[in-house]
Amino acid sequence: MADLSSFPITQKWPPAEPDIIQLYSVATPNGVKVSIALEELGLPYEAHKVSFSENEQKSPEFTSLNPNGRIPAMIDPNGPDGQPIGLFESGAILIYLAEKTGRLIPATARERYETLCWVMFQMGGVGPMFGQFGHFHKFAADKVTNNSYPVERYRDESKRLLGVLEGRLKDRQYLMGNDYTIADITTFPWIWCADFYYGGREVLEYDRFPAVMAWFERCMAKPASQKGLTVPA
Ligand SMILES: N[C@@H](CCC(=O)N[C@@H](CS)C(=O)NCC(=O)O)C(=O)O
Repeated sequence: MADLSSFPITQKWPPAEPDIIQLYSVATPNGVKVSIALEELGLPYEAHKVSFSENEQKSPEFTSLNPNGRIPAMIDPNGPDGQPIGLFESGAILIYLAEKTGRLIPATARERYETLCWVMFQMGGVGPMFGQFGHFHKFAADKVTNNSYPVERYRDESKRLLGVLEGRLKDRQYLMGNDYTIADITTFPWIWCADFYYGGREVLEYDRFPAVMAWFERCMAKPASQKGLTVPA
């Protein structure tokens, strides 16, 4: 049985099955990327819910694994050298899982790097901009009632990014063509979130991006997506 006792996070969230992947998460767009990928890959894992209302993501046990105090974070008891490895940052976790399994990422170096370009486009663009849009449009709307600039700035930047995705997807099934990859899994939960959590579908004019919407529906329809979106319960 794997010994995860050197990871202080396991004191707060004890593993029931230490031999399988331990995921520390919340069903937010960054969190569900990992559960969707794990479901798609069919890897066994144990999901631990981190309570935002109790600020558990800033607890010493959690920050011992991710010093940045944000979900998702993960321990794989069977790391690259057969020893446990701790990971954080959703993009890094998805790249790790893809490389571990040789799936959800193309086989050729040229296409792998192209996939990583789109993963990074999401990590540095879609995620932060959509997130700030949601903050000002929904969660902090009462703080900007006299100033429309924050909402406009992040709304317009989010729409510009949707336009970039529209260009990429207008003649493709998925971001890398016919194959479903970590580039899709890192990105489509943000389209879901901006609608489902932020109520931004109209403001972001989703109807103006038909290829993005068709791709989004394709990604959402996968059984692994439906399951992963609800983890942890
Ligand atoms: N770049 C990070 C962002 C992680 C992130 O922002 N997570 C949010 C939830 S989607 C979080 O933990 N928020 C709680 C907090 O900021 O305290 C990643 O992709 O993993």
